Amino acid sequence: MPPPHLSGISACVFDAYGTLFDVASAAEACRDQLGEHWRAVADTWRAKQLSYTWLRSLMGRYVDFWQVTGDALDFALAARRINDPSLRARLMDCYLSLRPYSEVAQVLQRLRKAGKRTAILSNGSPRMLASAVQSAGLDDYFDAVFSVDAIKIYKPDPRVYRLAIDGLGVPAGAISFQSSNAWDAHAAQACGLHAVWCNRTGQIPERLPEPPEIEIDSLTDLPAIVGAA
Ligand code: LAC
Repeated sequence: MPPPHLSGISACVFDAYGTLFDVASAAEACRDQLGEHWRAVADTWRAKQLSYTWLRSLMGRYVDFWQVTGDALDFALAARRINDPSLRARLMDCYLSLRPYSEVAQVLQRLRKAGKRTAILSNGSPRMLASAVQSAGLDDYFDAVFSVDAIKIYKPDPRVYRLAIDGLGVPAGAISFQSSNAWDAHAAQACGLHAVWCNRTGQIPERLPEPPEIEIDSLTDLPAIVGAA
């Protein structure tokens, strides 16, 4: 089978957490204190963080992603019977400097060299995103960073994906949107973007409308897919 290809792509837009940055790396960095619990804390932290974004959006009770992330961490620590304010502060601090996946910088470089525009579209607050990008050394690799904080509603509300379309000023059909969160890719595709599901962990497909056009297991193949190889 020939490798998948998307034609007419002028901009590549990326989800941040789980796609560019490894969200488990915060708990991993505190392994010395969390011990064998680090993975369970990381998994519960992430699952609760996402579910709180969905629940708060449905409730009409937006708070920014920093607060949601802190609330989710409080739940995850309580679930393991951990009550340690300084460890909590350390984990939150680590969330500001998550480890980027190893291929990210090179992929962004290639896309930009080929004249593609690049952007982030994320639930993250502007401060969190600026910090993650800077600590990963990726400052020079994005034309724009779009945060849902501008409209105070979380993914997968369709208005979120419009932020990238309107902000970049290109048609939805000229954008490829990469996310490791399958539901995020489905939602982007439903808004007319080309969705690339970066299925890093071998997840089974979601049973949701608008399956992503392309599935890859890391971002390495993206330049070839969008004609930037
Ligand atoms: C984000 C979450 C969904 O970055 O990973 O928007």
